Amino acid sequence: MAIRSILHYPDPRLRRRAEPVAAVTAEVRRLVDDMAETMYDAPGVGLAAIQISEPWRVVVIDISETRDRLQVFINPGILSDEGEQSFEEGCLSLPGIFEEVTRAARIRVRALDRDGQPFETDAEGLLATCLQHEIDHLDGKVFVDYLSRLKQSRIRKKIEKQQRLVM
Ligand code: GNR
Ligand code: NI
Repeated sequence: MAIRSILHYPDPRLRRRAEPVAAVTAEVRRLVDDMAETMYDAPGVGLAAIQISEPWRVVVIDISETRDRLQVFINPGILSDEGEQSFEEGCLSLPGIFEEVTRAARIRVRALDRDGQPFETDAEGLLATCLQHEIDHLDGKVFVDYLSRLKQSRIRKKIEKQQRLVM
């Protein structure tokens, strides 16, 4: 297992559309394990493979307080959604940026697990928001895309300023 480096917005590699995994091989399981280690180290509640420069449709999530309930979603798809909820979101690819985003309150998701077995699950609350946030990453989307253009330009300026400080 290895901790991998996380791409930062506005890296154009975060805009790629990730490819479906054809078969859950040992290589895919190794990617899942690296993603889990990277997410726990960050720390974050979720991570999409594209954030570590691997353009495959693979997501890991752990919303537990105890950080011992890893959930793996390979080729996830939303079957249905219901209602609306707002959460203050953050993203490991946009450190220090937190903004309210409105998404579906309840979703039904289909995916493959770490063993390649298909499963379906209902998600609500933080898990529902987090899954939608991660599935967006797989389609090259980040949460700031939902904000006004004014807010987006303020965020870009803040990030440029942070980057000048670390250079
Ligand atoms: O760690 C994360 N926290 C978070 C909080 C609210 C809504 C979504 C998230 S996901 C984020 C980790 C991340 O960037 N995943 O892509
Ligand atoms: Ni994110």
